[in-house]
Amino acid sequence: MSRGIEVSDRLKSLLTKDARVVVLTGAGISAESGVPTFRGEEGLWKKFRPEELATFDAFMANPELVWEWYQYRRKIIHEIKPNPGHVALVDFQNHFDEFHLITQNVDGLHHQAGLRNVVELHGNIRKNKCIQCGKKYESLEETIQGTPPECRCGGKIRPDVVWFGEMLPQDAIRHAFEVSERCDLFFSVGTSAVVHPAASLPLIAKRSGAFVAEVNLEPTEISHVVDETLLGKSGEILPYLVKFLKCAD
Ligand code: BV8
Ligand code: ZN
Repeated sequence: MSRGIEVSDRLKSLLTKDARVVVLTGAGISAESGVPTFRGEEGLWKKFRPEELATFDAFMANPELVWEWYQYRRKIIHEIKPNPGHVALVDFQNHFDEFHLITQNVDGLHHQAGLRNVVELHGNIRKNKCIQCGKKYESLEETIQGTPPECRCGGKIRPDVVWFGEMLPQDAIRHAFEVSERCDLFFSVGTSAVVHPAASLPLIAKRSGAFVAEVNLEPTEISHVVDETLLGKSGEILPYLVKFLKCAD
């Protein structure tokens, strides 16, 4: 249903094959797959703000609670699949000669939709690591059962995601800054643009002369800066934009 989606002629004219395109996604693109967003009213685990649970201190103070929160989220993610918004971005990737997908999401749905070279700024909730020796665990089979499980070295196992107050993977954030600085067209999709340093990427693109378009259910922290805001569901707007990719060749 594409009733009421207004796309400017300017944006349509930029969707040519030779455009250098960056897409930054947040929790909103996975909402239609059934993944609760962070700051919406149905936000994750109502009692706590993500900033109170997704931190190393919270994990060390209450490892069972934080571990259970991730297990609850993993269960949701295990049962869901990519939605038309994720699939439309595969068409984007196949259309543009240069395309970079940078995500804040940890749900792995872009990869599942078939996107290549996904840059996960905040890690991946399906992966775990030991807080003591850093050993990475793709599955929990080899760990010592518990809540949270333990590593053979005796260290607690934690989700391999970036918590608040933690550094992002240096190669991922450096790559994200580089491509945002030299792109022609930047899409910010399904993010409230409050979490840094990810939220600075659209601002860097704008400052470097790119056309910045936002696809979001509601206005955000960057709506006053971007060139165009397309208000609505990414699962409807992104497939609608695919139609213009074809004829822009
Ligand atoms: C760091 C992994 C430094 C874990 C996450 C004050 C000012 C500026 C910055 C800070 C500050 N105080 C503290 C900071 C730094 C802090 C930060 O930015 N805090 C914020 C809250 C102010 N950042 C950090 O701590 C980062 N690290 O800065 O390190 C440092 C330097 C040196 C040495 C050491 C350290 C680390 C940040 C990473 C945190 N980890 N996730 C986990 O997931 O459990 S962040 C978490 O929030 C998720 O990754 C999520 O993606 C991300 C951002 O949220 P959104 O994706 O935007 O989701 P949200 O719900 O907010 O919005 C969804 C939007 O979608 C809504 O607008 C909604 O309307 C829309 N929507 C809904 N449905 C749809 C839709 N849109 C379209 N279609 C739909 N269907
Ligand atoms: Zn260990």
